[in-house]
Amino acid sequence: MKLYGYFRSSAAYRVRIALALKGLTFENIPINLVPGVSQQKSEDYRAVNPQGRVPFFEDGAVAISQSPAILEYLEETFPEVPLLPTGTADRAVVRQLASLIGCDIHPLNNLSVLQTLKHDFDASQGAVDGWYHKWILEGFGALEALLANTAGEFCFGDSPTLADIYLVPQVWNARRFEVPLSAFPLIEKVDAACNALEPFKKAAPENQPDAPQE
Ligand SMILES: N[C@@H](CCC(=O)N[C@@H](CS)C(=O)NCC(=O)O)C(=O)O
Repeated sequence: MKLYGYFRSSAAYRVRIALALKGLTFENIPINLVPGVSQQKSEDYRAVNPQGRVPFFEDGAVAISQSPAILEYLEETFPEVPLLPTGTADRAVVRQLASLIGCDIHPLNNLSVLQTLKHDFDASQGAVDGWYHKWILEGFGALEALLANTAGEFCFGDSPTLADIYLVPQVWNARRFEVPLSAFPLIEKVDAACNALEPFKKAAPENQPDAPQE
């Protein structure tokens, strides 16, 4: 298996967590997203993924982008360590939590959106930061209310699910942009519980080969 990613990419981080939780090994192929380097836009990488984004995942004949599709592929192909609960209603609840982050927070705050605000709409760095904070605070406010009904040690009950796989990278990213998280005690508690586990540590941005070395 091969994963084209970037240490700081939330969407690639999700896939790394799932692979680690399932105990799967893979070849990590870093694609440098730093503005100005922008390897994701190169002809070579677009030949792999025409969308010019990470993650991109290969497993033999399977070659796909989009973290939700990759995560579902992993779940269906390697079900031994499940990322979803067993009941249909419970699975829907977990997918709801994951989608709140994956569909309603992350796309608004992703690199190309922030760069477009800055360069095409003349937004100052302060305005861009305000935009980023707004969507995190709004989304995490709703998520915190939902977690009050679903969380145990993790987002849903007492074992990690797809919801935690979406949550941890988004929290990591929010901290990077200095969003205050004290209003979200459940989110912080679940994030801490996840990060105490070896697979989450292994998948963390600072532990990737393309992360700057201290
Ligand atoms: N919906 C996609 C989002 C992928 C995405 O936007 N990835 C970001 C990094 S987190 C990216 O490659 N950005 C590069 C760019 O915007 O130019 C997924 O979940 O895989």
